[in-house]
Amino acid sequence: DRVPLKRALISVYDKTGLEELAAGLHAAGVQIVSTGSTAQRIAGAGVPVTEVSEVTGFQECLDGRVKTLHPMVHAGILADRRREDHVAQLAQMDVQPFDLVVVNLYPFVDTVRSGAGQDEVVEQIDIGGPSMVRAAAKNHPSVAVVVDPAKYGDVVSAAQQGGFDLPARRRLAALAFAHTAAYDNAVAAWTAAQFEADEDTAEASLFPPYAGVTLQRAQTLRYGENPHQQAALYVEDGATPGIAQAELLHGKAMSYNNYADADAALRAAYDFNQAAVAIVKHANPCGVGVAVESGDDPIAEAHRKAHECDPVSAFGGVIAANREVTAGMANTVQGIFTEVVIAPSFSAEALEILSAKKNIRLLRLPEGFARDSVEYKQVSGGMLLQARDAVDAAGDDPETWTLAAGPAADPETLADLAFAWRAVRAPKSNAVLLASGGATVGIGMGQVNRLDSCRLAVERANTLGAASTGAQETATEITTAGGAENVSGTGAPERARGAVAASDAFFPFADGLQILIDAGVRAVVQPGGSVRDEDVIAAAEAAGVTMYFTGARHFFH
Ligand code: 93A
Repeated sequence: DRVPLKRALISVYDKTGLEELAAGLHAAGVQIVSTGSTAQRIAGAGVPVTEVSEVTGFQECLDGRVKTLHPMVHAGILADRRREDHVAQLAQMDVQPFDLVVVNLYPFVDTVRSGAGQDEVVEQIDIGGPSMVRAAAKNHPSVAVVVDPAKYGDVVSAAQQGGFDLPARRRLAALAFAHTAAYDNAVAAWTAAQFEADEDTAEASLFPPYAGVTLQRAQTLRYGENPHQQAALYVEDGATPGIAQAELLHGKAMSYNNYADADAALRAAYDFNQAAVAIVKHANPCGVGVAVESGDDPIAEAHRKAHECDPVSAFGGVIAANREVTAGMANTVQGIFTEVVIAPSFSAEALEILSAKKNIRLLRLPEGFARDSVEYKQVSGGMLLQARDAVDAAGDDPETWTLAAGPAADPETLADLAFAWRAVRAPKSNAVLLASGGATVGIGMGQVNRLDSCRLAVERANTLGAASTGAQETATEITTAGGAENVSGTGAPERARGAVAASDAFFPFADGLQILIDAGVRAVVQPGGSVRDEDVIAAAEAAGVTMYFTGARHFFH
């Protein structure tokens, strides 16, 4: 069922791999017909090529809008070679059939993303290309169609081996239809957003690239959140490079949960401008630290602080760093059971130290890594889109805060409050976070009321610290490095006392704040804006606790 490749039609915007393809096909005895600049490039590589205008007897016209839209081309693609009447008609019209069509389309989505004006975008709506691709895909019993330069190697091999077999042509046809469908979907979404003024499409125009987003399967994952769930990683065409494009430098393939946790860790670490590390378990940070000392290894300092927050939970954690991983940080991490470390880079020494561990995965962020500007979330029957929470959001600068209660904070306290206020947006809501010295010391997250988040934050601060006698040996190792003050009779540090607190949204009642006050928290930052702010302020005043209002909140569900 192979169809030998005797005559090929090549018309590509993206010229990647074109010369090698043409040379390979020619060497295998394939005659090549091609359009304008594609033909020029092939001829330039010294490969014989027939201009499509020679085949049609028409010059390309209207600035290239009409190049291949002609029966001499389309009858050659669409004739079903199994049908005698089709073959006879071709002979009658003196049309020669094509066995192979290689096309890639005008860069419509890239042009939209570049911010080009309407006329320029419209000009990039490819008409002739999709027509050829769809025609060839329809006629897969007779024709092979290729839309992806990554497949050119297979094409040359097929040409040498008597053509593609039917199953291969069917697979190529499916890919081709998916390609033109995604392309037209993008065109349709953009057109709707541009030209229809009703409310729905006005919202779509907020996110033009997402309205027509196309996804490609990048990797089949062993399983999903649980072993009985199938899973895969898809990447978004033209997306800002992120975790999906990260390079695995060492270790086993990333799992579904690894990807989700690594992304959550990145979200936390990249909320800071200074060197920062976040350790995540089950999508929530169990420690966030930044460098505040003027030492010579800031990322190692940030990691030590993040780890000391909750060494028990950090066991089996996913670590993200927003700076190169140094040997100093690697030396500590190698003593702690860790699933994944993700960072913009690893020093050669750090890579060597960590690679000695078989079960750790080391990931390097892609060049140009940035957090997506739009976030989306699946809901049944559709998805929700939103602009992402900003790194330097309104309310982040302590200068813009209002002092709602207690004495104004000294610079060191203010720095801790600013840290806590940034860190509190990484844990899932309701989030209340205690911090001290550029490190989280107790995180209460994911609770259905703020009171419980306060209780959890305090309890964790006072039971899970560096001096905890927790199950992991690593916890004790770290203790010797970090040291801990305020150790209570139980051997655990009372780290809530003297810490500062941040709440991701306002306190609806004074009760949550009172728990923090009773635990010895000395300063609090929160959005403010509750109808009971008066009660909350009164509780802080009565205790002499400093409280700032930011006027902004940071829910993260
Ligand atoms: O302007 S078109 O819609 N009209 C056509 O007849 C046509 N034929 C091929 N675009 C057309 N193409 C596209 O031109 C192909 O899809 C390909 O992307 C591009 C290749 O043109 P050139 O060989 O001149 O670079």
